[in-house]
Amino acid sequence: MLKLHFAPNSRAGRIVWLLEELELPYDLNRMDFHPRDLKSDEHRARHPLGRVPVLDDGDVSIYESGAIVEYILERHKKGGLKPAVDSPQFPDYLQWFHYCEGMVMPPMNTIVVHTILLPPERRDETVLGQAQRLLTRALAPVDETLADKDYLIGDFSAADIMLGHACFMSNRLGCVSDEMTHVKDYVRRIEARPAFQKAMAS
Ligand SMILES: N[C@@H](CCC(=O)N[C@@H](CS)C(=O)NCC(=O)O)C(=O)O
Repeated sequence: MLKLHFAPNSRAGRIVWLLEELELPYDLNRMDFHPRDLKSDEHRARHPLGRVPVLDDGDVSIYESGAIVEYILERHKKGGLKPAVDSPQFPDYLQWFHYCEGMVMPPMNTIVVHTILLPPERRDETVLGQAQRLLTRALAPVDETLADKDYLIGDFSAADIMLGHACFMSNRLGCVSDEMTHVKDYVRRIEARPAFQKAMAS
């Protein structure tokens, strides 16, 4: 049985969402999003930086949300959520899948650090403003591509599990402006998916 090491309101939600979309059985090790749990010796033995998600599958233990998504699709998928390599959608699928951690999450991390994680006296308005502008710029092409489709490559795919989740988080942080109507609609479509709702309630 797959075992997911998880904390609420984190990227680990992506993996629960994927598992729910694929209707795969799994065990959840639900930790608090707190150093007491994440930086414990027990969790650092799974992830050297004490982060989530981490997936165990028998003898296999793997971290990095994108790698975990690919691992599950390759070893456990029950069909779908990824176009065939020779499909015209495949390059876009790869691009948006990796755009998430490559372009959207770095400024979002900075925003979370300077609005939530650091004590108020250590927060830096200049760094925060810069990250907010960067995130807005990074979301602009996502808004553009969603102008004529419901999901990033048309059909719902694992690229939406990655980047859709990042759009949902950005929106929740108040970082998606009202002008980005396509991203706003996209987030609403994602929020309406039963598997997503189940994952967010985990
Ligand atoms: N690139 C990694 C990022 C993992 C990561 O930073 N996870 C956050 C939760 S969203 C975490 O565990 N943070 C705890 C900490 O930094 O102490 C991935 O996609 O899995």
